[in-house]
Amino acid sequence: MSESTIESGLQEKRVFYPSAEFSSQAQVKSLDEYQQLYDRAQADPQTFWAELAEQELHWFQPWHTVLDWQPPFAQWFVGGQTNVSYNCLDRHLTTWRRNKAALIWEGEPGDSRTLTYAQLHREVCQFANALKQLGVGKGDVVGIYMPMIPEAAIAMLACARIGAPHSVVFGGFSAEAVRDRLADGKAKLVVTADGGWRKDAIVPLKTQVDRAIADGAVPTVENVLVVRRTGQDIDMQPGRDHWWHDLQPTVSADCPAEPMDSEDVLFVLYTSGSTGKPKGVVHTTAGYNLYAHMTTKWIFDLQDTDVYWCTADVGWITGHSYIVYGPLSNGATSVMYEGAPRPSNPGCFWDVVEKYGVTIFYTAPTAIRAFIKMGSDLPQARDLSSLRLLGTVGEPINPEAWMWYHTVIGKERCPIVDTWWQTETGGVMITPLPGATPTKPGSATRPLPGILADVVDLDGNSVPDNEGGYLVVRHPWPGMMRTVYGDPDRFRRTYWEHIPPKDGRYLYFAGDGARRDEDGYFWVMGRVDDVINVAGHRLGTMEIESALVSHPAVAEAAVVGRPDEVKGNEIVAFVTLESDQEPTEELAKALKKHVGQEIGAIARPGDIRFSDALPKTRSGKIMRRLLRSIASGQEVSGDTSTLEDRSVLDKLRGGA
Ligand code: 7RM
Repeated sequence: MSESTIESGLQEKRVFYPSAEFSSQAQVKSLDEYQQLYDRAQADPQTFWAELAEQELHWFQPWHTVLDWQPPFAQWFVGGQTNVSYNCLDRHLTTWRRNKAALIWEGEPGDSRTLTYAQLHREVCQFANALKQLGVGKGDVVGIYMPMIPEAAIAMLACARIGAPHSVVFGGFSAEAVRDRLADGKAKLVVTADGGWRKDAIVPLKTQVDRAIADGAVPTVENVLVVRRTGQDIDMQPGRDHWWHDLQPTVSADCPAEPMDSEDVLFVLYTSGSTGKPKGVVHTTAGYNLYAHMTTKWIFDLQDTDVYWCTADVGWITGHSYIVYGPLSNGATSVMYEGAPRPSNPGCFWDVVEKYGVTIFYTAPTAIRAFIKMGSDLPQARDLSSLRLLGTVGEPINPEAWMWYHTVIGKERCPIVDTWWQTETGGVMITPLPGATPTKPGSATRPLPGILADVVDLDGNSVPDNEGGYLVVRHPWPGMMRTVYGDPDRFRRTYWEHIPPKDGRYLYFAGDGARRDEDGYFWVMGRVDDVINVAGHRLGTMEIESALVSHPAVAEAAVVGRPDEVKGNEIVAFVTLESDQEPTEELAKALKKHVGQEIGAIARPGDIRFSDALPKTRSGKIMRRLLRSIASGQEVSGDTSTLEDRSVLDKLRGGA
């Protein structure tokens, strides 16, 4: 890669070009080629996507309408029938890929397993038959609460095969969070494991499921299918709970993929918003499949010999689209890792790269910043020469972290793709194409072909270059979410009416602030709503506040983010106590623990600040802006005239 400087008037002026060697073999070989694709897609999006759908997916039946757009509700490839599990497995079996590694699994502690496409297909068929035997049919929602083991992907693909929408719940969420999600989705069956490894400890997943569904809390759940992973003793309720290893030998490995309508639900995945409980983001079959497939192919520039590794958990959208569906639909080899960097094994990521000769590596900026802290000798002591392409996702990457990634991991040789997207978008929206797009550290660069991204004001008008605004998308795309599960009104309000529609023109509102520079490059600034991004995980302030208030000692709580060097943001909770309570260290500890139990460890506040009162407007709204300044130790600036009781501010500052 060569480095040069352009005059941009911005702080970040460095530009990095893909090497001629990389570009010459890439899927998209130049900026010109990207621009042609982009222009073609913009001129006629329907023909653009229809051609790709025909070339890249298998169809049981062709569609009659490419896009039916009744804003804000979209239907893609209407009338067509396909199956995501077929596209990810069966169609590779008649090619040389039959015996290619589909999944390479590296487990903790030291276990490993490789499944070829033929082997994965067989297990998915068996799992699908087991689900059927337990009464799961087309349209029944299946909860999946699993560690990072092959059976998590197998369960997802088995659901897709028989048309049962899955609802994966991240294995780090608590029993309470599992209960809410299973209840909202009306899950009929839950797939889980006896336990899972998380940073040297066993997480008792099955026990959490027992707690989540105890006392008829989720009356729709009829059966629990349990995979043995850690081997510890667990309770098995006769009639309800079933071991996968007991069922597997009894079921047939023959299970044809069910032809699914393009718009049948593939999965529901819960994500945090600014208000209320997490929303069930709904993705459907054909559009999602095509979008995950195309974006994986373009962005990761997949070649037959690649060993591709995305370090996310399958409990997040990144795991859905870029560990399971995107890579497998393309017939790639996808690495799945159960572990996580931790003090007892800080070099584990680099060991995995070396062991399997990983060529494409996709991780989060928070991980990169943690590695910087651990020192460069760890990666330098491993052979990372197999790497040819690096990616980041989940949060903005600061230029320093980008440069470290580029030099220490990529040895100044590997392009970096900084991919901006969301649970709602199904796949990546704004990103460099590694063989085509010059990169600038900290910018996700340009939108993919077919994605009409813009930066606008609250009236929906584009703002001038280099001015801040709201990130929006102006045209539907195949991977877009279709609705909020069970709440189409919330879908409309949250994403399409924040910027009021005008003359039938609807804009998708992403909830992020951004700026576009004079080269058309996007710089995503972060959330503009009450969502806090902690270590690449998305958390709603409301959820954490509700968890705090559910503790008997707490009267009121307000939660804000404070910039953190490694995690991007850290949660600071301002808490007022019931009158009979004393603000002590122990209570602060107990409250952090309580949030961990209510939601999961990722939501634990880093800091609890007790206060007699919270700053409120005269209409009773908590002034989070002020709390944010106080939390980060900044001067409180801007207008405080609406503050009801000004002495509250001084007390908060004094007490902090
Ligand atoms: C994939 C994922 C979505 C939110 C999104 C942003 C932030 C994600 C980037 C980013 C800057 C990026 N889904 N975000 N990627 N910000 N640059 N490359 O993370 O639904 O969990 O979160 O994450 O704020 O709105 S998510």
